[in-house]
Amino acid sequence: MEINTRIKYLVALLCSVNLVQCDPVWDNINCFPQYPEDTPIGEWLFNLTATTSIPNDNLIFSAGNILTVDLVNLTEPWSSGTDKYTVGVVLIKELDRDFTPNPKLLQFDVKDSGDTVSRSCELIVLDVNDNAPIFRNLPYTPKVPEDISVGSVIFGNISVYDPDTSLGGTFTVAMKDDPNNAGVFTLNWTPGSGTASINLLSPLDYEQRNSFTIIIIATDGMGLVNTAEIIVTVEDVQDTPPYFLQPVYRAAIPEHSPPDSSVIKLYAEDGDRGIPREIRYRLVEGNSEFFRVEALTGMVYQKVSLDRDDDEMREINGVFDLVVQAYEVNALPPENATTNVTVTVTIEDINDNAPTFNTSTTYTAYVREDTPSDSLIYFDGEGYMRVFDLDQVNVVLSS
Ligand SMILES: *[C@@H]1O[C@H](CO)[C@@H](O)[C@H](O)[C@H]1NC(C)=O
Ligand SMILES: *[C@@H]1O[C@H](CO)[C@@H](O)[C@H](O)[C@H]1NC(C)=O
Ligand SMILES: *[C@@H]1O[C@H](CO)[C@@H](O)[C@H](O)[C@H]1NC(C)=O
Ligand SMILES: *[C@@H]1O[C@H](CO)[C@@H](O)[C@H](O)[C@H]1NC(C)=O
Ligand SMILES: *[C@@H]1O[C@H](CO)[C@@H](O)[C@H](O)[C@H]1NC(C)=O
Ligand SMILES: CC(=O)N[C@H]1CO[C@H](CO)[C@@H](O)[C@@H]1O
Ligand SMILES: [Ca+2]
Ligand SMILES: [Ca+2]
Ligand SMILES: [Ca+2]
Repeated sequence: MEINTRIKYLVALLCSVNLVQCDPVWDNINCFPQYPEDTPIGEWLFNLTATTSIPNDNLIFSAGNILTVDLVNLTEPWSSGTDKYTVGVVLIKELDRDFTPNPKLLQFDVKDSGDTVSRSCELIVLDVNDNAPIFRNLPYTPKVPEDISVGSVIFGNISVYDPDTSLGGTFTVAMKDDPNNAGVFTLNWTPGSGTASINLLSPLDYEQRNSFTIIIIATDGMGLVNTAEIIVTVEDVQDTPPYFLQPVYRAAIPEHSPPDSSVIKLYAEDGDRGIPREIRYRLVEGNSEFFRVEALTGMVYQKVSLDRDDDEMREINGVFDLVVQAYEVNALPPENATTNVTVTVTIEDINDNAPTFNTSTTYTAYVREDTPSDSLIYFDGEGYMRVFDLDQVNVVLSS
């Protein structure tokens, strides 16, 4: 065995039983390097030197904690004096001051045949204005009832900050001019404050417009800009009654149609288009003995069979005026939203009665044989033949 190697093993043996002090020793230099956030990857940050107490021994350098492994790489060590070695520390990741703890507590280990000895360095990261102002609480998607009063805060959750220092950490907040939103909103921001709100300047109307996009601009003291969108959804408020598709409904049904014949179907919709309510129908005026309305469907039915030729019907010319109401389901008190519509139903005559002569007996007339042609002939009794027809269609006589 070579003499140097023998000495080395002897010392190592004595070290292992603690007979001599033989740990490696770091050069006791201050280690507080300062680098800005934009230091390029690959930058050689600093050198560390250690000396082994075991003659001719090798030194092995390594990163001593996860943060150090993450941030830097160590070069191959090189000899820089008797039993003295130096290692370079090289940056392998972008430095950040704004979102992670600073300074960075780096730790390094050095080991020889004896023990491992650690030392630390505080890497101080200097700020660069590398962030535009940042919006918090995103996304900004307020939902606003259309009847909210002018002047109200419609969104108060805008929060802005800038993690940089000094001028780069200050900012202003403004609302982008938008002709589409002219005069509708205003931004409420106090300089120096990290919060802002949007107030309403003029009334909203869901039927007219149900969505607005507002652009908010934040600019830091060194000119970095960020924007955020506020998407305002206008919500429908139940403020419009139902409407019928037709202003009036007319229907005709032949007389003697069987009971429960359908007459006409009505249709109404909620005037509030956002969350339209279901519609029900009911008969509120007109003859409910003869007609009914199906609540769910709006179908008008005739309840009984009708005779166009009876006295009551002749009196009204076979025409019924009904009023049907459409009303919203779950309409809130105090008043239900309702709409009325007039439904005119005509009972159509059909020719279902034979004409009758106004006598049960035969007509008798006496005619002289010299009566000239085209003379009137008078019957016995009243003299005329009377004919009756219950139907509303004209009677045609023929001989
Ligand atoms: C590290 O040491 C080498 C060799 O002595 C030298 O060239 C270099 O400048 C040193 N680097 C730093 C950052 O001190
Ligand atoms: C770190 O250094 C070692 C050798 O010194 C090299 O092989 C490796 O690629 C380096 N890693 C990075 C991320 O630069
Ligand atoms: C404001 O933002 C916070 C955080 O995102 C959220 O929990 C809260 O619901 C928001 N409030 C409104 C009114 O949007
Ligand atoms: C209002 O609507 C409710 C639910 O549809 C209904 O039960 C009630 O009868 C309605 N009231 C009036 C006065 O129309
Ligand atoms: C509908 O008709 C009913 C019965 O005549 C009446 O009480 C109600 O006020 C009317 N509703 C509307 C909206 O005209
Ligand atoms: C059977 C019948 O209806 N007879 C009538 C015919 O018309 C005369 C005059 O209008 C009546 O007096 C009869 O009763
Ligand atoms: Ca920064
Ligand atoms: Ca900034
Ligand atoms: Ca008839």
